[in-house]
Amino acid sequence: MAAGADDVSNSLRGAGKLALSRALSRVEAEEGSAELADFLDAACRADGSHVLGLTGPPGVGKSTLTNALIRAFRARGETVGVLAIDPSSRFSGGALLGDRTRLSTDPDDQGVFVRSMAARDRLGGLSDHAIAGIAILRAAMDRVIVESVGIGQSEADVAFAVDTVVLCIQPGSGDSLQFMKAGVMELPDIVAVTKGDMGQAARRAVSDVEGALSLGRVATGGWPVPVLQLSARDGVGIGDLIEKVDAHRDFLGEVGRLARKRAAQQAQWLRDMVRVQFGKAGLRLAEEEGLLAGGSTPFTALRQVSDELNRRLGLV
Ligand SMILES: Nc1nc2c(ncn2[C@@H]2O[C@H](COP(=O)(O)OP(=O)(O)OP(=O)(O)O)[C@@H](O)[C@H]2O)c(=O)[nH]1
Ligand SMILES: [Mg+2]
Repeated sequence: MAAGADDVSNSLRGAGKLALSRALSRVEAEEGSAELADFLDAACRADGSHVLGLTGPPGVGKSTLTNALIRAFRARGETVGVLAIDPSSRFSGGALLGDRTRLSTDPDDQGVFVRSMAARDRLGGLSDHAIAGIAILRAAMDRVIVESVGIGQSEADVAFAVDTVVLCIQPGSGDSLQFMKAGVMELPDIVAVTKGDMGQAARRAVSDVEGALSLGRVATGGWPVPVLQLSARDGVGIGDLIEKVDAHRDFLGEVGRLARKRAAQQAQWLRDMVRVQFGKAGLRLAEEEGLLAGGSTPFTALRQVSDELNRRLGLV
């Protein structure tokens, strides 16, 4: 029998960090099993939690901001799960070694759980394990934060796995201009200019981004993208950011937007995984044969599509 979303959520919520850690370990240990797929699909259906994606260039201040958000959410009594996605190879380094902020949390606090994951499979993108990790954390915690470097580099990146995308921009970096050229400005729901304590440069970055947003043809479906100046170091503007994040969560909650968004993300993920595993020809075959319909239970659907394609292509 299929696992119920409520059962999975109840078994994870309040079960403590060890239980959560075990659930995440299953993703690797039981890869490919029907039970695991069933468990993950049920986790995907559990709702009530919100997933925030923090993205932006290396060293922009994502981890420092994540730390500040964790503290703010915990102060309100909300539980927080964090997934830090590490690109498997960092050619240009992130923030300079030693300059990188570690996510520091109280080990005795059962209400916060942090896990790093390599972005396997696809450079700079999210691995299938990360998608499973997000589903599990979402079922277990009130808030989920996903920290990842880069945005818009691959269709598998964080924008396609979270509810609300916060793009972090560094003052004085010229990033906003580059992002606009690359079409990245269409992805964020909120833009945060970090290191707002840098004064004039930060204010200029805010107006640059606002200019870029008004110039670009930004498809936001009625959501005006706010641009915030904050300093995670000084704890300035964190409350404003949370206010905007919650406003976006409420916006998604109206007229079924969130359900549609998550369904579209799951369908896209399924196609993506099939293409990664079986190439374009495999994806075309799966489409022609109508094998991609089971989008509401994506992990089970992926198992079934993989089995079927392996059989048809004579790979097993
Ligand atoms: N002045 C100032 N510096 C900051 C602020 N936030 C972060 N920094 C500094 O910027 C550097 C990088 O910060 P991180 O939080 O590690 O940045 P990151 O985006 O997580 O970096 P990667 O994970 O390596 O991509 C550190 O030296 C931080 O102390 C801020 O609000 N003001
Ligand atoms: Mg970081």
